[in-house]
Amino acid sequence: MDNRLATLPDLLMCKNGIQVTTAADWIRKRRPEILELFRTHVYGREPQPLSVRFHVAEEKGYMGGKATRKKVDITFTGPYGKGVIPLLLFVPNAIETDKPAPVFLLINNRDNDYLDLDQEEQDEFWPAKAIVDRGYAAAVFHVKDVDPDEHDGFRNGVHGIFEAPGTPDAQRPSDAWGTIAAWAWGASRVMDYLDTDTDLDANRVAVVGHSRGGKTALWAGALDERFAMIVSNNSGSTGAAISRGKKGETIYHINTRFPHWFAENYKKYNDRENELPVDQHMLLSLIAPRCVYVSSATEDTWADPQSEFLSLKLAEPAYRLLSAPGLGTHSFPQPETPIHGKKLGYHLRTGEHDLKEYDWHCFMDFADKNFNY
Ligand code: GTR
Repeated sequence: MDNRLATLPDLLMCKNGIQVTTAADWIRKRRPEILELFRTHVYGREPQPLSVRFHVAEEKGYMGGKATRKKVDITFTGPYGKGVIPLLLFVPNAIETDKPAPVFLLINNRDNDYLDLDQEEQDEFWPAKAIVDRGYAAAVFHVKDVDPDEHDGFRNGVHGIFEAPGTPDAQRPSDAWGTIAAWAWGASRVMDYLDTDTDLDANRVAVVGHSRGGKTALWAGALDERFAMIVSNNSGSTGAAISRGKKGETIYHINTRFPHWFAENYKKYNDRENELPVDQHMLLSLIAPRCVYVSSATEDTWADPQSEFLSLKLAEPAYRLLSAPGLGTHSFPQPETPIHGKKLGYHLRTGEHDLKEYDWHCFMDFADKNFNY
């Protein structure tokens, strides 16, 4: 396939040199090892919240009666204070059936925070009406409400709620969580709420992220097995794309431009991809046998579509161990030709780095097929 494959860590080989050949050994031995490697070397270690509470601040009819708009405040506490994540939800009013709705949750990293979106507004990045029309609840929270996207020495946002005030940057453990891990933690707090809402089917929640949000969605899905489907759009470096031999953004680039996103340990791998004990296909494999969808855009060479696709292919052995066949094709597809396999899906869209309504329809086509297990 690719000559960089020779330098990849072996997905199925345990630290003690034994090859995993059964689902039970994958679940008990190899999967926890890989998760721990990502915590230590890439994203950092997340804390447990001390408490999480929900307040439904609004519930009213929208979209000509097709949906109920809910605004929920999710309040969490840590040793040094509390934080609030506002969540917006449009839940389809299933007239003909009382079945709870499956959910698409967007981790929003755009300027528009959508929290006052009403039925008139439509936006390709979060096409709430199109999502509701297809029978899914549309949910969104903004990353800034968990942790602002800036390097402030880990004082603002959720870091300041869990780490002693005044801790100098240099005294933080080298595997302390970065901002991507903080956002993923926020997605789990939202999942805490979704789990309690009887209008929703908590067993069919897809978490979607674009770019830095796509990196976040994958890490959230690896940590939190309540997410049934993970969608990573144009996530590139330290998202879906294999780091070894990657074109465009490298580990050095990402750590230099966004020094707050990952654990301090990750900086050791600047220009030393081959020394990393993991690569990103191993992140995808942590989600097995749940659904993973990766999408790329033809002009998004900084993210490197080929490397994003390669990760999915290389995660397949873990899926096979857990009785899910995966993509079922080996070649990189043409644009606008989605591959919707069992549990693994991919498409390449013509155009630039962005999240468009076309992408959403592909995600929902894949969910229509894969949520019916
Ligand atoms: C890019 C960055 C990527 C990606 C993206 C985004 O400039 O290099 O890693 O996260 O921004 O979030 O839009």
